[in-house]
Amino acid sequence: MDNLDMNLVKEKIAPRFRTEGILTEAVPYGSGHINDTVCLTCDLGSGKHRRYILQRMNDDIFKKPRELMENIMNVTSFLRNKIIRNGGDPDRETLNVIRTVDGENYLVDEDGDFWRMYIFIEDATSFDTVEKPEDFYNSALSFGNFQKLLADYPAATLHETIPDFHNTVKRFADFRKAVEADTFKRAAGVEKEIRFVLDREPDTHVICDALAKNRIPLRVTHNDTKLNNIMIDNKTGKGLCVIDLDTVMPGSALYDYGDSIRFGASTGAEDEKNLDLISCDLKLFEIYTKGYVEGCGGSLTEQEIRMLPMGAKLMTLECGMRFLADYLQGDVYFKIHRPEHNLDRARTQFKLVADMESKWDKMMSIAEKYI
Ligand code: ADP
Ligand code: GN1
Ligand code: MG
Repeated sequence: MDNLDMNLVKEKIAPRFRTEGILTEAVPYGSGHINDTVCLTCDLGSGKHRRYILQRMNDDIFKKPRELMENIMNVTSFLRNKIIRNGGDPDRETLNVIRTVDGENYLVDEDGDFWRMYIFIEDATSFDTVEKPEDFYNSALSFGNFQKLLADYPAATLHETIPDFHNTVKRFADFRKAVEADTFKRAAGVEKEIRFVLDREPDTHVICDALAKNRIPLRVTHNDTKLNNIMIDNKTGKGLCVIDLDTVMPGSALYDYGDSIRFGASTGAEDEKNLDLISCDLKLFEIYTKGYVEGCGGSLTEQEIRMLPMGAKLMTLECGMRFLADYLQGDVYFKIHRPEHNLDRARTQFKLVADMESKWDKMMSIAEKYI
């Protein structure tokens, strides 16, 4: 996808949504790797403003925007009803879609690009790193609670927006294909990293097998639970709203838990170049484990809790494989901001996996404390 033109956004796209006030500003926003996100500010007069999040959905990744938006409309209205019943504020505790002037929940522009808009959640922050352990704990409570809220969601009505999203066996096969094709002749420079993945092929089956044999349940999960996909309330410090609902699909609680650990329990950024700064912080690991188990409100089975460390390791390995495969394929999936950005990201993930392996017994004993 080409870069976003803010003039196009202001003149041609934003006016086609049911916003209030007069649009004064449109600025690129956030650090997501997938969609193009813009923050719009509208002047309501008397010194008041209203902000919106406008997104150009990534149409290389999401091929069926109607189905994607149907999921989001259904999931957010389901959550909205529960939030109201629990006495919460549905305008801040879940995403709210702003319709187009034609009453649609997304817009297709003249170039065939897909756009959608949300109410901007004010007085809340999405963090790219754990600044305070309490924030991480609170995010765990919220992601756990999100899982609990969706426990009785009719899973069969959900479209699978990205099939086999966390199927690590399939991800491994895709990785191997990317290595074999080596379209950009980059494999020779990353033999060590490729070997790291290939050596761990047996691991990639563990969660898939447990699901297939019904040793752990299939649930409705978020599937992309990194810390910047949750808004933390600036006043209370509590997790306020789980965002980025593009990948809500049937999955395993181990995916949600594991992806959060991968991102938040790391001592460095996902794209840190200095690997000496990357390790899995066991204090953060424990804080998140405690919060997630509590947030799920007793719904996790013993076997799931026992497998939490495996969730952390496999989500990290999977993400590393995906970054490295994307590097080998010429950086077509994740947005990059420098050459070798995906390679740097892959390396942090592998460093984390190796570190988790060296701390495995400790991770297992921490998880077992919460059974
Ligand atoms: P991506 O799929 O590219 O990660 P996200 O939906 O996560 O896109 O949005 C990117 C960023 O935009 C988020 O990390 C968050 O900072 C911000 N954001 C998204 N939705 C909202 C919202 N409704 N209110 C405030 N900020 C938001
Ligand atoms: C993407 O959309 P975003 O930036 O929150 C990706 C996740 C990866 C993550 C790695 C739909 O998440 O699966 O774990 O990057 N989302 C999609 O940072 O592929
Ligand atoms: Mg995101």
